[in-house]
Amino acid sequence: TVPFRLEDYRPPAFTIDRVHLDFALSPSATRVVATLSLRPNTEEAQNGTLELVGDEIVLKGLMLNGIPLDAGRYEALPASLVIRDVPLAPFTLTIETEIDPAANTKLMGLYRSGSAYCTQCEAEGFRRITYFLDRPDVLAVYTTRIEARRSEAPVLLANGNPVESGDVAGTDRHYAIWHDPFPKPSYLFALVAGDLGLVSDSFTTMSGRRVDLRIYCEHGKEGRCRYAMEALKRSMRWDETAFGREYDLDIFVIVAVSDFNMGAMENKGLNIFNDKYVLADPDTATDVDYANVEGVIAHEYFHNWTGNRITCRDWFQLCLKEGLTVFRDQEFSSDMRSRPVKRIADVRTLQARQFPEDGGPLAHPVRPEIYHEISNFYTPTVYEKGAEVVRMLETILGADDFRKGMDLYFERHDGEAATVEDFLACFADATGRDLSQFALWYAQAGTPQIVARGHYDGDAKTFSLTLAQSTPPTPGQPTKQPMHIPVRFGLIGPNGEDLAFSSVEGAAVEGDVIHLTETAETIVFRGVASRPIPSLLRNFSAPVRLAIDMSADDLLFQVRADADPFNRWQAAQTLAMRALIAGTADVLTGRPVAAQPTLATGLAEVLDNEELEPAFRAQVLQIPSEADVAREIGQNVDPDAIALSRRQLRLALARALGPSLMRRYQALGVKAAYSPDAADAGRRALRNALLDLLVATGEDEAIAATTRQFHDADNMTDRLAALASVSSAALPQRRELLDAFHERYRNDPLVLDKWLTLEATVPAAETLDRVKALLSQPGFAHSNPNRVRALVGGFSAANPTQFNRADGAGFDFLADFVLDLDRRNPQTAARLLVAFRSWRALEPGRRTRAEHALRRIAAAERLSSDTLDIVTRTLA
Ligand code: HT7
Ligand code: ZN
Repeated sequence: TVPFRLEDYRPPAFTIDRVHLDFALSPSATRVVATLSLRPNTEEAQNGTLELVGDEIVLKGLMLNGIPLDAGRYEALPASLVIRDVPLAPFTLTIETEIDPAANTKLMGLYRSGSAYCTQCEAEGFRRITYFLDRPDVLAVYTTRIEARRSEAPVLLANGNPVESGDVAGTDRHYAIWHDPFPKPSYLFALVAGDLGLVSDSFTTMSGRRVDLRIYCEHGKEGRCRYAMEALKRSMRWDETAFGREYDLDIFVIVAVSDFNMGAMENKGLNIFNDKYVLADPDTATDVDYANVEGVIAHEYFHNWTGNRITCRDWFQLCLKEGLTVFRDQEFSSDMRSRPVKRIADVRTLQARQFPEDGGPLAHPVRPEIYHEISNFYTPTVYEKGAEVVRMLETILGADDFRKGMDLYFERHDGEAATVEDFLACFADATGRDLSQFALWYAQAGTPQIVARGHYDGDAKTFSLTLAQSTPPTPGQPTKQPMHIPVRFGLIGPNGEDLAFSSVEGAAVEGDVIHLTETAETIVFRGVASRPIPSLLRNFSAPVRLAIDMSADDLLFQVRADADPFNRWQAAQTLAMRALIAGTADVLTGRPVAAQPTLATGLAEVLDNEELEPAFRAQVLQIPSEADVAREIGQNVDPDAIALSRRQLRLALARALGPSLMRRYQALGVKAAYSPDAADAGRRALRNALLDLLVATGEDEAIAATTRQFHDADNMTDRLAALASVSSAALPQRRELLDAFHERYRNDPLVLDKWLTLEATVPAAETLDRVKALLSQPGFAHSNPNRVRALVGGFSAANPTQFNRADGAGFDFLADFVLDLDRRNPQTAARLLVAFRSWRALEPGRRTRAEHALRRIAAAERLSSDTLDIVTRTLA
C-alpha cells in the first residue's frame, strides 16, 4: 500500500461548513442521511471533482442542491464516492447510506455495545457512517437528529446541546435533536443511544455558567460512577485554575460502554469511555483503578481545549493534542496526589513502554513523517514521550513563560486545526526564545543517551562535569543531530545539602538547569567547597538514558540524602539494576548470586524513614521488573535467567530486611474504613509491597498472612494484592485462591479481567495451556477488547518467561490468536502483536522461533492493513 507522508500535506480542495445528520437507528440496517454544506476551498476545486472517502459504505441515495444526481455523474464504491462537475460555488450534498451496527466488530464507526448503539470516529471511523471529507482540517458545525424505538433506546445522545425531542407520531419511535455550535472535525462526532442508567450533577464555571453533568452507564452500575463524577468536577475546576480554560457547552456527558478499542474518546461534549475507566467502588476497583479513572476522566475533559477547540491539521500532528493532553493530565494528578510519586509512576511507565518502542523496530519520531495505518500511531511515543517533550519545554522556559506560551496558543489558534510548528511558535513568540534546536525532539526518534563524567579538584575547588550526548540510529534515521536537553541538577555535599558554587563556565546553566546543546560539553563549577556527588536529570528532566560511573557507596548516599525524591528513587533502582544484571550473569555462568549489602542497607533505611511518605517508600521497595532488566541487558536476552536472578535477589532482600518486614506489615494494618485518597492508597501500597517481599520467602507465616488478607480484605486493592503475590510467586496455594476469587466475582466482567490477567501471568510451564483453556470459558468473549487484553495481552506482554518460552509455543499461540482476531477486530489484533517488538534482543534460539512466528503472520492471506503494518515494520 502507498504510505501517507507529512511532506505531501495539501489543504482540502473543498471544505464543509455545516453538517446535518439524520439517523434512523435499527440494529442491522441503520439509515443515515447526511446533508453537507460544501464549498470550494482551494484552486484544486476548479476541476469540479469532489472525492469523499467511505469505508464499507452502501449508498442509498444522492442529491446535489436537493436534486437527485444522475448515475453518470458519480461513482460510489464502499471506500469512495467521486462526484464530477460539482458547482464552483457553495452547494449542498445529501447522502443517504445504510450501515449495519450489529455486524460492526471492528468497533469503529457506529456499532453495538451490549444493547446500546455507540460510535468511535477517531481516527478514521466517521467514514464508516457516511461518505465524507474525513480529515481533521475540515471543521464543520453539526446538527444531529436521532430516531429509534423508544423501548429499545430511551436515551438518545449526540454532541453539543440538546435542542428538541419528542415522539414520532403514530409510531413506537421517538427522536432527539442535538446541535453543536463549535466547528469540529468528523473524528469528534459521537452518538449514543440505548437504555442506560444515569448519574447527574452540575458544575458552575468560573464565569458563573451552570453546566449539566451526566454519566450514563449500564443499569445497576450507577453507584460505581460517583467517583468519576467527582473526578470530572475536580478536572473542570483544575483546568480553570491551572490553565484558565472554561467549559463551553451547557452540558457535558460521559457514557461508559463495555466494548471499546482504547481507553476513552474526547468527542465534543459527549465523551465515550471504556467502562473500565469510569466504574469504581471499593469492592471492585483497586487504588490504581481509582487513580486511572481520575486520570482518564481528566485527560478526556482536558481535550476539550487541547484537541477539540484547537485540533490537529493532520494525523501526523497527533502529539499536538495527545502529548500535550497527557502532560496536562499528569500535572492534574500530581496536584491531586503526591507529585514525586506520580512522577516516579509516570517515568516507570515511560521506561517500560516507550523506551522499548524507541529502541526497537517500531521506533518513530514523536511526530511521525510517514505512516501506513494511523491507528497504529496511538503509541507510547506519541503520548508519553510527547508529554515529556512538553514537560521539557516547561523546564527550559520556566513555569511563567510556559504559561505565557500556552495562553498565546489558546488565543491564537482557538477554532483552528494546528501544527507542531504553530505550537512551538507560540512559545518562541511569547518568550523570545529560539526553539529551533528544541524542535528536533519532535523529529528525531530514539532515546538519547547522556554519558556523564565528573572530576573534583580539591585544590582549585572546581568540579568539572563532562556531558556527552548521542542518539542511536532508528528505522529511516541512521544519523542524529545533537538535541537541546535540559538537565536539572544539584551537587550534593557531604551533609546531604546541595553545595553552592561561585561561578560556572562552559555551558548555559540557568538556575538548576544545564542546557546541553552540543554533542559534548564540559561545565566547570568554581568555588565548590568539597567533593560533590552529582545528582543529574533531577525529576527526570529529559527522556534520556544516563550513564554515569558512580560507586555503590555514592549511590547509597544519594538514596539517603538527595534533595530530589525522584533521584533518591532512581539511585535505589540503579543499585538494584546493577545487582540484577550481575545476578543474571551469575545465573548464566552457574555462579552463586552475590549478596547485595549496599542495596539492602538503602532499602532498609528508606523503609524505616518515617519522614518519607509511604507511597514513595513503596516505590523504592519495588525493584526493576524482569522486562526492565531485559531492556537494560539489550542483547542475547534469556528471560528465564533474568527471572531467576530477580527471584533470588528478592529473596536475599527479604532475608536481609528480616523480621522488620512482618512487623511493619502488621503495623500498617487497617485502621479505618476504605477511602481511595492518595494517603490511604500510599499506606496500602507500602503494606502490599512488604507483603509481596514476605511472600518471596515462601515461609508459612508469610503465606498465612497473605491468605488471611485475601479473605478478610474490605477492598479490592488488598484482596487483589494478596492474590497477585501468591500467584506471581507461583505458590501452590494460588489455585485455591484464584478459584475463590473467580467464584466471588464471576458475574463482574471488569473484575474477572483482573483474574484473567493473574491466570495469564503465573510464571509456570502450565500457564500457556491454562490460557488456551480460558479462551473457551464462559467469562471470556473474543469480541470484547478488555477480555482479550486481560488474558492474551496479559500473557504476551506481562509474562516474560512463558510468552518467551524456549520452545516457541508462546510465540505460536500469539500468532494464531492474532491471525484469528485480525478478521474481526484488526486494531486490537495489531496492538497485541506489539509484544514482539523486542524479539531481536532475545538469545538466538528464542529469536529464531519469534521470527518464525512473525513470518507466518506476514505470509497470511487477507491480513488487515493494521496487522500488516505492524508485522512488516517489526520484521524490517
Ligand atoms: N483520542 C482518543 C483516541 C482513541 C482511538 C484511536 C484509535 C482507535 C480507537 C480510539 N479510541 C480513542 C483517546 C485519547 O484520549 O487519547
Ligand atoms: Zn488523548
